[in-house]
Amino acid sequence: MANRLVVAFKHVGDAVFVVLLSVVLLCLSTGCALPTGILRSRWAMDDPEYAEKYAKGAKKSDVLGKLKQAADARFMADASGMFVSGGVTQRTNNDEGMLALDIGGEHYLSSYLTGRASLMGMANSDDWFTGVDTGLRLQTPTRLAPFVGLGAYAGFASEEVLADDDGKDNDDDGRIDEYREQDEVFSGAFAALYPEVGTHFWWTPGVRLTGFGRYMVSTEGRDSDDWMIGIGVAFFNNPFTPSPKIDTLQIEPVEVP
Ligand SMILES: [Ca+2]
Ligand SMILES: [Ca+2]
Repeated sequence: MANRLVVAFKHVGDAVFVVLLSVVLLCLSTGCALPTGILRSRWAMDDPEYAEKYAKGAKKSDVLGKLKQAADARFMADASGMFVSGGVTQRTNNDEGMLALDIGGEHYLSSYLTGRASLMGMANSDDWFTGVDTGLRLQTPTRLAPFVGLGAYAGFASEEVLADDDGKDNDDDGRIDEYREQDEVFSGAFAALYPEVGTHFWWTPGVRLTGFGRYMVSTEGRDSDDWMIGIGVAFFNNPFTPSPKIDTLQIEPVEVP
């Protein structure tokens, strides 16, 4: 019982750590400002593409029009960005979860589909895995955007072992088999495929917050499958090409003789 409480407190501690980390990141990235245009329905006028589209906003009486411009995030199609995210896993067969941290890039293939790839580290007090993570997410093209996704993670771990009797200078310090010489060796791999659900929220037209849950189906067997709950912040750059203005057709007056 007491042991379970300790474990529970540890997980709460992990979650608090991740939340605090994201608050700090958010503050650094947005100057601790409130979400852009949260009191206006044309929320993304800082973005040239959105501003062009909604230059003429919906009339006061046009409630649907107001809702549409408050939700619209279709202008993100073809935007690219960088993200940082962190998460915790809860293993069912193991009291100790893992902390994960990843940094990567994401691209809007269309307004409702993104692809991403990142470098990701996963660690607890026993293991440290360094790996790559990649995935696709299908989402609504809106400011608050629920999504479903599929992803894959592949990582490997290494450990230090005693190497003072193999005739090699394993640590490149110029001495062979010196007292307590160590070597770093491959100690294991970990890979997982996962379905995920989550939601994005555009804090500004360039800063996006994300919360997600993944069910990690691992190569270590069904006993090692676990949920990863995480959050992230991403910074996007949205290229803009002004749409060509169509000149009004000029009709030359024809003189009637
Ligand atoms: Ca040496
Ligand atoms: Ca050696």
